[in-house]
Amino acid sequence: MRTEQPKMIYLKDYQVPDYLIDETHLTFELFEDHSLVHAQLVMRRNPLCSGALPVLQLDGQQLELLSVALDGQTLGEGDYQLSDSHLSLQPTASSFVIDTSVRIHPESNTALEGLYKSGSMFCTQCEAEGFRKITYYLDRPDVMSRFTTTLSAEQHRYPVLLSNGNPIASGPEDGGRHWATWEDPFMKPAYLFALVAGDLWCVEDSFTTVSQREVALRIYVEPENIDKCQHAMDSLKKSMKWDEEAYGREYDLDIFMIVAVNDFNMGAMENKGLNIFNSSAVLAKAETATDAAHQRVEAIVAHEYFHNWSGNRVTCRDWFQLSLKEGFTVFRDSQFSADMNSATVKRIEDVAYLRTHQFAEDAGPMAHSVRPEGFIEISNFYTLTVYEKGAEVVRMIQTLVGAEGFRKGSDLYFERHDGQAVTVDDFVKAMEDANGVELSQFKRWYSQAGTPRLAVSEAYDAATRSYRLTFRQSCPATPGQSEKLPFVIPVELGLLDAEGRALALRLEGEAQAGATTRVFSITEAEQTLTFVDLDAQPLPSLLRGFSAPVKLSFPYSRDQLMFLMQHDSDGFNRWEAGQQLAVQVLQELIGQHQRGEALVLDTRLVSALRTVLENPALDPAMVAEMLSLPGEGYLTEISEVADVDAIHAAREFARQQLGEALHDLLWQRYQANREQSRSTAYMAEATHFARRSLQNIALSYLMLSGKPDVLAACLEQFEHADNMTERMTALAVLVNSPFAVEKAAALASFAEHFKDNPLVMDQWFSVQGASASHGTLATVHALMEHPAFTLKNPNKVRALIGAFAGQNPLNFHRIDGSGYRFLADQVIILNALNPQIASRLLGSLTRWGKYDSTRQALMTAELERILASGELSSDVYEVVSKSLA
Ligand code: B3K
Ligand code: ZN
Repeated sequence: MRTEQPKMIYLKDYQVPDYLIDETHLTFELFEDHSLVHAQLVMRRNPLCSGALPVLQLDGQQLELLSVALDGQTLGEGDYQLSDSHLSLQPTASSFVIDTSVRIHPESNTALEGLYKSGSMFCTQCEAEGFRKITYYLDRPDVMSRFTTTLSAEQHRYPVLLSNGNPIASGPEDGGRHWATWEDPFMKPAYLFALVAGDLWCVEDSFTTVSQREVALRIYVEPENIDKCQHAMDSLKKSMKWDEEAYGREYDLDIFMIVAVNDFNMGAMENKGLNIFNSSAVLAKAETATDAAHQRVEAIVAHEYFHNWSGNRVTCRDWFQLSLKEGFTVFRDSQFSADMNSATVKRIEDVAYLRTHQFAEDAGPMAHSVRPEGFIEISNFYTLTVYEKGAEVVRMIQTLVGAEGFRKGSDLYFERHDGQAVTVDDFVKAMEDANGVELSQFKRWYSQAGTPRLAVSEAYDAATRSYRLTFRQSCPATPGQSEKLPFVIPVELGLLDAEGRALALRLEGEAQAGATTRVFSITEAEQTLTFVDLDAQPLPSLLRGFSAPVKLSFPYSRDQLMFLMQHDSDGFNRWEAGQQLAVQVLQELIGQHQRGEALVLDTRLVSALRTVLENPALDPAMVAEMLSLPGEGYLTEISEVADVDAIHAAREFARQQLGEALHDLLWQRYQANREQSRSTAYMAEATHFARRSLQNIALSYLMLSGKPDVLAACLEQFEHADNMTERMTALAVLVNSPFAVEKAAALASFAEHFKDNPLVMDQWFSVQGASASHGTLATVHALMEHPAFTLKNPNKVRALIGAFAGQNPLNFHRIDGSGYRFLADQVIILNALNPQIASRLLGSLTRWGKYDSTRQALMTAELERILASGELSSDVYEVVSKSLA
């Protein structure tokens, strides 16, 4: 908890460290009621600094100092200063050795930062500033050191003792204990430190690198999970190979380990050679994990592995540069997933996620640039903006310099900065130098927050056979940034003729026509492109592949959108045309609902989706994506004032009508695909994912009809599916159906069957927390008393409370304010237990600006109540105070 007024920390105040730590020798003695940490730091004055030796300020929090020595001399109390956050002392020579011993309490650490216990095992999470809760240190990423770590623990309880690097020695100790020493040959900042002690089993494999080095691969899990590691292991080997081929990056240690833990604040952590993962991001097998979970495991394993170069070998100078490693690594993992599965489907999923969630963040009170300028609590800046928008920014660089140029740039970046802690500017500079381009205006993407709008208008001139597209960009004000300068917006576009053929693109003044799809840079507030040689007015396909993270508007008619859905050569834009059509139709329904009129669906949406369903040549995954209407979250994001009830009613009405009108086609597709699922063994592979995604969306539409044969099919799938994807879909569809008896029976039998599997129970909590049924809040309250639920486990909190607050707009935003009150109550409790999780949950309350005045008042009152509730963590304080500002 905070004891002083929380302070803003600013990028502009960055200074190089006064001292460096060449070697770090750590010894951990792990016990049940406390642990001891002995640290020996071999230090010297930073050669970049001059003048008198300043006081050395080591970071440290919640540490009980037992002893401190300088160059072997134990210091007395008068020789150093101790505060809540620092140990300070005056060095007398430019090179020296500090020895400290501290006592800490991992056994009661519920914040899950620093050293803590997850179940019966010890583990760590140090990024961003958790190492200071382990020992006194210069806990900042630009201080890199060579680590040696010795762990000692009771042999019986903790047979496995792990840390970063290579194991170099181990042995027994008195009192039934044993020890092991690990040495990491690579310099690293403290945030990449890790240790694990536990009773773990491991799955082992190996990988031969491109230069023929053998790397041992191990995934450590609790014994009952040993049968759920194969998918993660396969994903790891694919990632290692892919990074060699796509980026020329080879792994550098002799061993790579992943450890799965149940209590973890986020997905996973890229500690050098010893990744620690939330078990939800490692464990997957057909019977217990959905297709989405399998894909998430593959993506996170890849992401953490890729960090070995983009993050570890080349790390961040300071935490303002977080997107340097996160944006780049998300970009890398999305390229990997695109290569392993369907590239278009991956792009659609990423864009839908970005537009629903990151755009909302960028329009809210916590909006910040990809490289933030200031923060109170860095943990609050592991955001969609830093990760997802950061990845889009890297993607735009690739679009601008081309795939080959991008590879030259990344090669130069890794070569130039290997072993260094650098900045976003260094990354961009490498891209510039490798390609002989200039990206200074482009860099506004790193410094200006907010989602740019790009309004496009057209004009065709038959006399000159020319067609003009005029682009106007603007960006809304965000907290602390009222004026924005124009961005560089790469717009990939094509033009279609009346038959849907792609036209060769020739700009006025160009000697000859170029390709049929081209990238143009929009750099001015207003800019016009004039295309020539056009016999008739073409139809533009704009922002192909979502070439920039902007809100594009163009006055398409519904008929034009239907035309693009069928004829656009860009798969992403075919989907996008369908989404825009659906948005127009849904917005019309929302208006009808608000005016109290009868709802009437524009049948063009039905015809458009019928055409999609009737086309056997389309990839079933694309059919499924096109059948998915824009979510309530996205419809909220694009509303001026979001009317949750109208949005829900309109969308459900449209789904109902579509389900009815397309019943026969959906039923055919459903039955054929279910039959294939029954007769083929489950595979976690793209064509299987595709088939099941179509089967499952078909089922969800069909169930809206309430027909007995559909219910029977749903129950058959629920009971007999051999995999969690089909079973879970059937359960979710039942939970949201009016069949109360079947729903209750399914929930009960599911819980009985899976009660010993916490990750499956998370899905069971989640499907109930997200249910749009009336009375969900009461159910959520009741589920919090369920034996499988605990507020101490982040996965449980996310599954139940997070699903309710984040995926259930209808119930969370109930006009009586009960949803808001409930969330605030949980935040207040969690603030004391786990500030990071408390602060994350708050997200839904911070978006109050989107709603009507009654809801705004209710939401802000809850924020005020949290603010007044007592001693707040810096995490919660920052989000609440900025939301109310
Ligand atoms: N780098 C970690 C995130 C750490 C979050 C600390 N609050 C996971 C990742 O992005 O790979
Ligand atoms: Zn990451």
